[in-house]
This record gives sequence, structure tokens and C-alpha cells, in this order.
Amino acid sequence: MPSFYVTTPIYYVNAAPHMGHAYTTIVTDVMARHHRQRGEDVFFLTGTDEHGEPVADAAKAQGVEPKELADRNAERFQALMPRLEASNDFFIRTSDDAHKRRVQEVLARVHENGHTYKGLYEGWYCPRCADFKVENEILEGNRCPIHEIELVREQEENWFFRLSSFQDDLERLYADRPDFVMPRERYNEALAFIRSGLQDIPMSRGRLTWGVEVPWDPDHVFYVWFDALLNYYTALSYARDGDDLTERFWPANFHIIGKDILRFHTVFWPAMLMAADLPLPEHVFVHGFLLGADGRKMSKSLGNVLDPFEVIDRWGVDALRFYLLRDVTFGADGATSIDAVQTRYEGELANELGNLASRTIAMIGRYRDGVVPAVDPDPAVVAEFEELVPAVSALIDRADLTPALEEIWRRVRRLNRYVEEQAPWQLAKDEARAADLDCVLRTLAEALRVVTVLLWPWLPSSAERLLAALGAEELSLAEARLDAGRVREVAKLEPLFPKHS
Ligand code: ME8
Repeated sequence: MPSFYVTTPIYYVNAAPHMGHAYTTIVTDVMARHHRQRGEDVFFLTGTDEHGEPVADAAKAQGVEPKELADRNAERFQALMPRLEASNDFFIRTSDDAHKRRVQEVLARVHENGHTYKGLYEGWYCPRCADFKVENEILEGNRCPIHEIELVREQEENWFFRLSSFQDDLERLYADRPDFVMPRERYNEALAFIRSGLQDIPMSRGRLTWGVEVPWDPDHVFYVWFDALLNYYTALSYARDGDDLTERFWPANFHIIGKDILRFHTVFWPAMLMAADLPLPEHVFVHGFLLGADGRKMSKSLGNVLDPFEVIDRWGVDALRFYLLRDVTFGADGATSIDAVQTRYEGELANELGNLASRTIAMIGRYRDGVVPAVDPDPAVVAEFEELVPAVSALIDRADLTPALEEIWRRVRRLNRYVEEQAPWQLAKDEARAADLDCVLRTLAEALRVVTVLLWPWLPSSAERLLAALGAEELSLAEARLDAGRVREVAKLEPLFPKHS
């Protein structure tokens, strides 16, 4: 059985979960669910990044110990997962002892392999990024390009990682594996950074205690990114009691991340793995940013923030999942607004899918007492569905989640047109056309089932409700064929996407 390992970034616990976190979690969940439907052995990881200066500073400001703040906020991220219907197989916290031990083990190997040295570092540091900035990215007035806050001049004795010695290896990696970083523009961005010349980077902090102790120099803790990136590897070793999953799932197939953390994942991370003699992930997919309705970065002070919980409370989590992947092309940046959620909900979920489901079930009830006629489906529709599953799978293999959804949605629209074209209510008036009506009803029932199975990763609860009403709960893609003849009898279905004011 092929395995599929997919991850989200681990989220900082110095702030509350927001739409950006919900977004990456949802898209990763869509991929995980689709691969499970293919019958693959899937592991989906998410979690929280708890060490480092931002958390230590936030805790200090609140007058609590860092661990206390981390516990409190990690709980909020853990609670977020079921609200998003995220089907993660584990939730890692970098304060887990097993994670810390494994980080020490891996980085001790990096040290023994000769990729570290002690040196003096001086540079412009952003406490929010927990990162030193290089001269050419610093904004006017010494400000952080991401947070726009003033940077601080820092000097300290650190352990360094010899990133510069991986220059050739990284260039070779990019030449050999043009899909290591996706989409293409992000690959180009990462490669340009590598080609501009890599400098060694600090891998420890001497002044901080909130972190993973450097085993060969206990006065230092690892710089948070070294500890954080390794979560993808360490989690597998202890996610299941007494069962180390590393062999089964490493290396990861996809790390899904936002563009703000591109450099860490596309440059530092592969170099670190090389230094530790570990296999590299297959793909890093870098998505864009959700923006406010005004096309600007979402920010509380601009009042343009779309709150995931408000959307879930009003329209349900499926509406949020659908909207985020339908309205914003996955990979690119995109504006978001509550009005756009409502438009997608009413125009597509309610009027297209909801309507197709309710009229299909109602007609089978009215004309055939709820029993689906056991006849062959319409060959014209069968042909139009023939390539659907492989087409959707091929798109998801490239993380093209928006075109994959469009591919399915075209069939939803096609089926609504089919109802109009065939006009079953006319056929029902003419006894001589009973066989035609049988065929139309059979085609609709089975095709509706197929699109619903395919939509399950995007709309898990609605799809499950609808499949239950069709008496066919099988989610496997191997059965997502029109000739499978799974739907035999239909049951009443409450509106899937009720209208709200
Ligand atoms: O960076 N649009 O954590 P973080 C889309 N702990 N996605 C967004 C977004 C937006 N406006 N805002 C945030 C960290 N995200 C580190 C990661 S990984 C080893 C360590 C998403 O809490 C996006 O996935 O700041 C982004 O990369 C991530 O949240 C950053 O989360």
C-alpha cells in the first residue's frame, strides 16, 4: 500500500488561531482525505511551535511562565482541529519531551558530522520572526519586511550551522528535482535566494532558556527554527505508543506552508536534513496569503479580518472549506470577505449541489417510491464521468486543489443541466416512457453519489449526510464509477445548505 505523509506548519502559540492557520489546516486536510480515499496509508500532521523568543516575550508580558502560556494556547489550537473537521493523525507540540530528545539526537549528528562551529554573530534581528534579517530585505528605517516593526541590533556568541557548505548540493537538488518546491514561481524564488550566495546561520541562542538544550553545550538552546522544522521528522517516532512510524512515512510527500516561511523550508530545511544524513521530502508546496476584502493584509486594525469562527457559526464548516478553496486559487494570494462566502454558499452550495441533491431524491421518491430502478445508466453521462477520478487525482498530486474542485463542480452543473434536458416530470406523465424515466433516475442517483464521494475531502459533513440519504456510505474512489450501482433506495434528506438571512 503506498504511503502518503502530509504536514502543515506548526503554529506559534504566542497568538490565537486565526484564518491563516485555519486555511493551511483545511487545504492539508483536503489532500489527506483524498489520499485516504485512494486507499493509501496516510499520515497527516499538524501541531504547535512553542519555543523561542516570541513565546518567551509574550509570556513575560503576561507575567506567566512560557510553558503556561504554551499550554493554554496549544489547547486552543487543538480545539480548532475538530471545529475545522481536520482529520489530523497526530498533533505535535514541540514542548513534548520525546520531540526534544529526538531533536537533540539529530542535531548532535549534525554537530558530529562537522557542520557546526562556534562564532560571533551580529545582525538585525526581528523578535517577532525570531530571525536575523539580511541587509537586502530590510525595510527603510531598519524595519522587518514581514512585521514592519523596528529591528534590533543583536550580537551574540552562537553555534553556527555551515549552510554555505551546502550551496552546491542545494543547487544540484533544485536542478535534479524541478518539483521539489511548488508552484514554479516559488521554486524560482528559492533558487534565486540560493544562487545569491548562502551564508552560515546561527543555530543556537545563548541568552534564551526557553528551548531545546544544545546537548554538547548546555548553556545554549537551539534557535527555534532548528527545533521547529524537525517536528516533521520527530513526530513519527512517538505519535503512536510503542510503534515508530518513521520507516513507514519518512520522507514526507508534501510539506504545505505559506509564503512567509519559504526560505526556512526550501533552503535551511533540506540543508539540515543533508547534514543529518536524512532523506529529503518530496515536495514543499508554498501557498499564497489570504488578504482582506480590500486586498490588503488582514489586520485587526484595518478591520478587514475574516474570522473563521464567524463563518463556521453562520454557514457551517463545509461552507468555509469550500469557500477558501473555491474563491481563492490555491497557491496564489486572494482577497476574502464575508459577502463572498455568502455568495458561494447560496449560489453554488445551496442552489447547485443542494438543489441537485434534493430534487434527485425527491423525484426518486415521487416517481419510484424511493427505489432506484435497477437499469443501466445513460451511456452519454457515463462517458462524461469516465475520466473524472483520474483527472481529479492527477490534479491533487500536484496540489492543484482549486482546479480539482472545479473539475468536480463542472459535473454538478452538468447534472443539473441533465435534469433540465431530460425533464423527468414530463417523462412521468407518459407510461410509454417509463424505461426512459428509469434510466434518468438511475443515472442521477449514481452520478450524484460519485460527485459526492469526490467532494468529500472539501465537504466532509455534508457529503456524509448526503451519502447516508443515498444509502451508500462507501468513500473509496475505486467505487466512484457510474456503473457501480451502489444507490438502491433513497431516504429523506433535510436541506444540506439551508438558506439563512
Ligand atoms: O510561522 N494567509 O507559525 P505561524 C494564508 N511557527 N496563510 C496564512 C496567513 C494568511 N494571511 N497567515 C498565516 C510559523 N498563515 C512557524 C512555522 S513550521 C516548522 C514553523 C499560515 O503561527 C501559513 O501557513 O506564524 C503560514 O506559513 C503559517 O500560517 C504561519 O503560522
